[in-house]
Amino acid sequence: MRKTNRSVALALSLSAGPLLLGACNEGPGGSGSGAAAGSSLGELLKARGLSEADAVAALKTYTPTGKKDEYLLFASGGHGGNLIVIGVPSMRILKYVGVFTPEPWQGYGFDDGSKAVLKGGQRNGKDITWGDMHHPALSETAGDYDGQFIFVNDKASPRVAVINLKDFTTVQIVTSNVLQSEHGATFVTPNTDYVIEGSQYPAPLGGKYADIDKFNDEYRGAGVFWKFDRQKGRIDREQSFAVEFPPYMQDLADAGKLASDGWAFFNSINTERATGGNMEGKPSLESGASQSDMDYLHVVNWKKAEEVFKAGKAEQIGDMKVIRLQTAIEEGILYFIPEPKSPHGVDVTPDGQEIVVGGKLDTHTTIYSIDKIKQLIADKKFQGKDPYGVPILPFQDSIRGQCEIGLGPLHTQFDGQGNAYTSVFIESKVAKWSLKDLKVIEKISTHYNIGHLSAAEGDTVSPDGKYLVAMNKWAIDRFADVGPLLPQNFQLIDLTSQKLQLLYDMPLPLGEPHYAQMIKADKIKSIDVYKPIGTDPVTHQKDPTATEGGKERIERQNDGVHVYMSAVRSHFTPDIVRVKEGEMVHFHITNVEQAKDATHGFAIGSYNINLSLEPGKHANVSFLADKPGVYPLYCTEFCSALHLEMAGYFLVEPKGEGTAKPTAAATKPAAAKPSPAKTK
Ligand code: RUQ
Ligand code: CUA
Repeated sequence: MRKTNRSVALALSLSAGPLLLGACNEGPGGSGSGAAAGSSLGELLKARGLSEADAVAALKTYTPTGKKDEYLLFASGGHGGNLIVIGVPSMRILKYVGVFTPEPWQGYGFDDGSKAVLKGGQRNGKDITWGDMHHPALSETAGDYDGQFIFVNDKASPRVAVINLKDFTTVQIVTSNVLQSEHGATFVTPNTDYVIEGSQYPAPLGGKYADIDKFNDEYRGAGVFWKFDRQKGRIDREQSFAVEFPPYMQDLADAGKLASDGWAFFNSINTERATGGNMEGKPSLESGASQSDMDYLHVVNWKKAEEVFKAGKAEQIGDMKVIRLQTAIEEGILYFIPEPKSPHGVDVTPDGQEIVVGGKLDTHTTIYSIDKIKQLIADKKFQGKDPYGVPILPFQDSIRGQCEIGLGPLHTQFDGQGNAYTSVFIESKVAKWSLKDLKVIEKISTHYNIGHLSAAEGDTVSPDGKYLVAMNKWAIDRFADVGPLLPQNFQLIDLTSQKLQLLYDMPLPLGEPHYAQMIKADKIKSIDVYKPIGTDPVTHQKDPTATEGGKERIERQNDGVHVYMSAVRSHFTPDIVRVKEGEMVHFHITNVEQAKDATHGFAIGSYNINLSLEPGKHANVSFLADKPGVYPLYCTEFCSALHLEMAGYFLVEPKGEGTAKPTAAATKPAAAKPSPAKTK
């Protein structure tokens, strides 16, 4: 990077001369924007009011046409319930993946397959049409991202989703009524054996009712360990279990790795067990929950828990097998260690030796040592028990030390060179500190109130350093005014420059992203087109109703009208579909193309039908033709010069008006021929 700095300096020093930037050398009659005022670097800097540092930042992030990003940032989409994929360092958005919320462009939540995936996320039989996504977790092999899957959570309606990175498609959503909210999710064990989901706000397990007066006795937290079957690419409910926790508010979690493999860590707040009730003569939750100096880091031996579960010692509560608190204590599964005031982030160091906890109301990060923890457990050296009988390890004997960070340390990432980076919420800064001597090296301002931060592969066994993205909660004055609801602000920071350098501000206007993970782009091996033609993206198998070119047909069966349709530039076959009012209609549409990016859409307005048909993809959609009328159907992707002609009619004949044709007999379509090349 020094080299880059030097070359920029060189370029800048040359800028008095006629150094031209690109081919766009506009004369004085140009557009009037700053960029048109001159074409030497020096003139441009002056005209746009930029500093040399700005130019350096621009050169470090600018990604000319055709060049690709080195990293991909998978960011939670917060309230949007979707996952956002962003290129780094350009900070260009590359994709939204619909997860908990329908995503029209992908047709997610519109075809039968993705509707069924979304349905997996129903709670108590209710459709949930948003999600509060917080923490994406890429699948790992030996503690390193392997680029195969990503998991995300929904804090509001406790759910976990599985996204297949072969085609960036959500294939499963699971939920359990053991929890009523969660936060410490999703975090994966080093080989993705389990996806961890920790509760947040305690409630009776299994969705039962108990008045809040019974908080201490009937309300509980839990850590759910969802078993992931990599072969099937699905969470296996039957092999999943939960560990019951006392009714503290568990917060973030992390899985141990290497030295701490087999262990999981959950923070907690409100060990005071305040319940709120500020109109019932009690303090509001926030003050009730901030009385004690210490809360409890939950240390869970999940390997042990797995054994206990497999030995049949878990109890069925609601829809999940739960290792009861008493069992967890007796079997040596659950331990507590005091942690300073209302902690938030818990992050395991790359070597797995240490666990870094950030305390929101403390100025330190606390560095716990897994060796010390294991030794204390082996020696049964406890300082006491919590009210539920969970053994508490002595704080001072469990830690290596603390690092004085500043006001409001939250989350920590690593660069693989012995440094840690902690977000400092109240100060609006990132603190870089040394893991060796626990001293702050440098701080950089963010704008404003940073929550999470994400460094390149910064939570794996081998972080890359290089880039860090600060995920800021407030934007205030960073962008043009767009009304009172402002975007979030992602700020890209260079970790390789001599001093930390802020490179880029990226507004994110779809929800509050919490965490993100940054993976080397070349680890993602996604497909170009679906093979074989007619593939269902959820199963990655050829759909049994896939339509082959030349075999398009309309059939009347017991359950309604089946339309076996193909899409190819630039027509649907068949392009006229006649049904009768009150008939069930089943479209089975295959995009029979195999050219990269040759995507067609399929829309029937007024019936809320909207499909995305990527090359080779097959989609089904079933609906009741309950409103007679004439409905144009058309392709919603500008796929070719004759895209506008890629259209047809869906005719719903009113009841009692003759016979809709064709009837049972299939109609033979004309052979499908591709039309002129796409012009998109
Ligand atoms: S949160 S700003 Cu991860 Cu949900 Cu910390
Ligand atoms: Cu296919 Cu437009």
